[in-house]
Amino acid sequence: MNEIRPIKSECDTLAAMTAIERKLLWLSAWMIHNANHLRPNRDGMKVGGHQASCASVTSIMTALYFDILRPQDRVAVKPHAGPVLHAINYLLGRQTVEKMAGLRQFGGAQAYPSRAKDGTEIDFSTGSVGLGVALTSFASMMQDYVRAHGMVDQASPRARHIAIAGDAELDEGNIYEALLEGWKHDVRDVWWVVDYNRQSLDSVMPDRLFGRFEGLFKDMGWRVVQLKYGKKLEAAFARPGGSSLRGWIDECPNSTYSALTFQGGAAWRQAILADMAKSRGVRAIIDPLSDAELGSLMTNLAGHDLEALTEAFRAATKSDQPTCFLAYTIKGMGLPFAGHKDNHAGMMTVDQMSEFRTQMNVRPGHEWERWEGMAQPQALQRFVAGVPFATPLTPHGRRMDAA
Ligand SMILES: Cc1ncc(C[n+]2csc(CCOP(=O)(O)OP(=O)(O)O)c2C)c(N)n1
Ligand SMILES: [Mg+2]
Repeated sequence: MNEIRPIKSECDTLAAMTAIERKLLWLSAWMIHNANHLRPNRDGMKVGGHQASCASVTSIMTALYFDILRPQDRVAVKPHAGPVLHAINYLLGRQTVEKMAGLRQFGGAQAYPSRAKDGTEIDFSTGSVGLGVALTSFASMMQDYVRAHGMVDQASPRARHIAIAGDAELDEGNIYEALLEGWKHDVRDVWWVVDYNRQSLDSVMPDRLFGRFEGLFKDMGWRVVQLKYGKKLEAAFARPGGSSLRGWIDECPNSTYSALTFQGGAAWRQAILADMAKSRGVRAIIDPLSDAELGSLMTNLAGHDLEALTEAFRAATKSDQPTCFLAYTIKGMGLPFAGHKDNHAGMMTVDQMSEFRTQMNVRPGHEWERWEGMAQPQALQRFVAGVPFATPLTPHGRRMDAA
């Protein structure tokens, strides 16, 4: 996770986003915890929810919603990140505590974002993996159609259609149909941001597969932006011996990377030294670091690095070419089961949650409060009110009625 530091000025976007990222991680985990462990459960039915899937994509969603998105943009959020989206809408004043406390309950916030049930603040319903992703491409083609046929006010701004996708969504066939169809119609202004945690529902994704995606997208006229390493790792790679460290991580199989992430700094050190104990450059990089610092360095992937993410997204706004971002992430980042192979439906225990609450500076009984535990609540409120996406799309919110 990004390190919290004071917000020094109104323009200190990164510091504000870092605080928001933590709040979203907290609220999404709490929403699921509340539904499973605290709320009365009369029929004993399993409630569920996916804390690890939420944690995986929190930084990406922070960067998009609090820096990049404009009111007219339309977003399909991967199904299991529903709680993060509810928490974002809550910070924007578009979601209530009652609904979030009723997650997965009749009348409560939906587990998977649902335009029919959650309301029109949700742009696309996404329960079936792959569908929301493909929809963004078709929606963009539809935008071209209605503009070409004079069916909308030409002065209204064009929307960008963005899918925040789980990597296993790329297993779905309709994605490829959408790619072909988009190519036929020269689709523009679509982004697919893949939360590339290399973990699916019940497995670590094979390394071989992802090499294929870049070529596939490029053949269909897309740009592919690899967001692999964060700023701290890039700085380490630039030092003497850094290229060996980069080569080592590049070669590290997905399953080993995930397992070491779960085991933490001491395991990372042991694994690196087993291969590179004689490299003076590598030793100079890792020896001065504590286990915690080493763990944090080795997990500094670009998909969790707000600076790397915002830089790449801002650069991409300069073109309308469809773009796929492969953002390397860790499933469960910032939570005790980060990287664990069985973490998909894993949930923090009551004790782990209590420790997490202390870390987040949240007082018992104040868990739902928007700015609880934040060092500079007023600066944050001003920041959130001022982000472009906070402006309602229409006087009715994000609902768009036919004229
Ligand atoms: C069409 C369809 N098939 C299967 C599922 C069951 N399912 C739920 S999540 C998931 C995969 C999740 O992996 P990923 O997309 O990588 O998301 P992550 O949780 O890792 O972020 C699957 C197959 C589904 N929701 N929809
Ligand atoms: Mg995944």
